[in-house]
Amino acid sequence: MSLTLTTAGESHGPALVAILSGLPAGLVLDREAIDRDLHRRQQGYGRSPRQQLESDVVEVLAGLRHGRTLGTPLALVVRNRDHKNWTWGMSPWPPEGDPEGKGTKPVTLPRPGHADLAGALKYGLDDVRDALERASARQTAVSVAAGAVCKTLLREIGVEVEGSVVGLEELPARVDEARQDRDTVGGVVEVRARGVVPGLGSYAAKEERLDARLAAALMGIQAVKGVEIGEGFALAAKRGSEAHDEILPGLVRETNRAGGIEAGVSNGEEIRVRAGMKPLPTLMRPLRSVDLATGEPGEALVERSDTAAVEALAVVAEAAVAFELARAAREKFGGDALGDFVGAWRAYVDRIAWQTR
Ligand code: EPS
Repeated sequence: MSLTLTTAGESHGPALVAILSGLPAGLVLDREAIDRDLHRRQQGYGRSPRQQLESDVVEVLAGLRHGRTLGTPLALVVRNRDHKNWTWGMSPWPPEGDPEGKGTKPVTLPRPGHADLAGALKYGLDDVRDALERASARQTAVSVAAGAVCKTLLREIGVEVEGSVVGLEELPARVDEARQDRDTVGGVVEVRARGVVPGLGSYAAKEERLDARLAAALMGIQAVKGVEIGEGFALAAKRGSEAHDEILPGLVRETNRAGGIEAGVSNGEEIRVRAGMKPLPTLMRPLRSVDLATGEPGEALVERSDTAAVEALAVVAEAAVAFELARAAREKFGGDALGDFVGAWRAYVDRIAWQTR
């Protein structure tokens, strides 16, 4: 039994969609809890005016009846309210009538750091918009909705996942300075998961390692350039005697430098992962670029953007970690009905005599 997540959607298209398959039947979902996470993702210091246009809420099209999962694919939709300003420019079918609204003129000045240039070359595009619309971090809204569902499943087996910004006080000051300078900033977020049993993931194959899967999940989020598990890079400078977490009677640890994962397997300690986000590539004082239509030097595209989206990343990273942990738990405990899944977890916890903490 595996959990899969497929998403689609452009930033200014009609909607973002996700299909989450492999959930057990009988899981009670809370619409408000999903919308709360969508709202959390939209908050934070340094977001663009776009967030005042959007007020994200989830719609469920399939896989749910009277608030309970059916064990069939769960189809989620988050609409782009801004699409009403782009109906001609982002029309899925050839638009009728005269061009009007936004997105009617081709974009040919790629932004360094965005998908613009690589996307235009790779897909043979004359209008960079065809690349940037999907590459946009707007897509993360529907991933957060799916992550909220995964958190609900994880709660059934005693797991809580929470993301936060590392150094939040310092971040607003950097945002203020950057905004004045018409620049952007990045930052670091941390996700912690409590209550994860030992034994999720496996050292049997590299693609089964939980650390590899979490790293890929975090690196798969827009603008993330670095991932750390536990003390990560700092461990490289330590001696073994200072780097490992000694095992004490009751199989407990006094330290958690490994971030709750040893040899690609959860060890029962809190899972701790960090992701580093680069500054966003849309600058109000643009960087140098080249016009793809003429080959002439120019300045990169300037369009409404965030100064920072680090607080949003904390919520998005939380959702990504929740999905990966839920996926690993579905593989280990299986079950078509929620009770089968929870029962298998309980039997395992009894076998290893694991004390939830
Ligand atoms: C984004 C650019 C901005 C952000 C967007 C991500 O969009 P726009 O060009 O419409 O102002 O606001 O993020 C969101 C819309 C969101 O909901 O997170 C980009 O280029 O990645």
